[in-house]
Amino acid sequence: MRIGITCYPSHGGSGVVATELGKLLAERGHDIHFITYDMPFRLGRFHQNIRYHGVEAHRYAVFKYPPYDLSLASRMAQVAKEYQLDLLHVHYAVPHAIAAVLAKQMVGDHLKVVTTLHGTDITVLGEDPSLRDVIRFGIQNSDAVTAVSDDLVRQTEELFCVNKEIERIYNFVDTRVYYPRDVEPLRDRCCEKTEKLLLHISNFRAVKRPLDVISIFHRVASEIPARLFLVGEGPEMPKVIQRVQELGLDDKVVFLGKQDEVAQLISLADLLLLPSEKESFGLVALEAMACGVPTIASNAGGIPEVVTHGQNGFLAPVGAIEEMAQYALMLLRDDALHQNFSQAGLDRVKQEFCGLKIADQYEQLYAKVLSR
Ligand code: GMT
Repeated sequence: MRIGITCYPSHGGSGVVATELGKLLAERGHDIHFITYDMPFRLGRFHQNIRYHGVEAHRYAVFKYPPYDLSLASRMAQVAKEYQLDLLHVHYAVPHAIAAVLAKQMVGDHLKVVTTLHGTDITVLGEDPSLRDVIRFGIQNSDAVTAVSDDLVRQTEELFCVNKEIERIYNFVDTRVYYPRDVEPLRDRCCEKTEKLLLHISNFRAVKRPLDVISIFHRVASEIPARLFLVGEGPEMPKVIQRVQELGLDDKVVFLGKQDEVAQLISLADLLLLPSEKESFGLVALEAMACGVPTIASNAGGIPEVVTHGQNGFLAPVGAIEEMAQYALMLLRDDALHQNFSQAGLDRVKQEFCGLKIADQYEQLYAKVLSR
């Protein structure tokens, strides 16, 4: 098949999933065309069967806002015509689904549109009255719509009451990249032998509750020797830095900023913390699981579909800092329990979230849409 993929190319789960899916589909012989404003960061080097088409928004003086959405639709239509694309698979509803529907109108009905909803495009932007109707339009006019968890399917149906089947297709992880690595020598350089290493990776937006991460870590570090690695950047970072200083944790918390390659870093850790307020899936918990690292998370959104409480991680209500800290201590103090959780996570990744299974599901969906 000839498939156009549009996603946010920057760091973020939806772009990661879109790029990794494109790479898997290209390995299977499909022609993949990324149509994005920048090279997706996970694409990197040359890949057979993958091309990249940049999108430029015109910055004419008359425009207060460059009309990126129109430039995107126009570029999608150009690429679809030039390379005879069968379908556009867009990740994240705004503005990608709407731009794809417009491109389809420009090219013809034979060009199909598959939209994958990732989370905040529904749970945050879908609540915004200035966007709600246009998101509904994008969903309604896509030839197929998927969402990354059952919870997101439910929330989309509740919020939009759309007369459209939304298929759940879980995110996946490439186990050739995410696997338990031997990191002993590197770990010795990062922390003391006696210290446990906790990790949080996010875009440091309020919805990720990064201050809870610091509070949980504070409780853990007051009981056992521990260190916290923070990966990512975002608007809550100044508050996080302030809280770390107030609690006197400066020498125990390491700020690593944005990182392109996180598999090695995750493997270094004993635990991942993900106390989010909203999380349609929690890709980082899956990546941690694939590296043999259990997660302590909130039970928000789709997280319970990824992390099974008491088997490969622990879940607690949003904001239950004390409970999460106690779960963290339980796992960090008991090597046998930690090992069981780690193995249970690896098994679950193989059964439920392996790339081959998920790529099959997308291929079947594409075939269904094209046969209509
Ligand atoms: O808000 C974010 O976390 C970024 C966002 C994105 O577009 O990358 O993440 C969403 O999509 C990811 C991939 O499907 C999911 O793993 C995240 O759970 C989801 N984030 C939220 O729902 C908050």
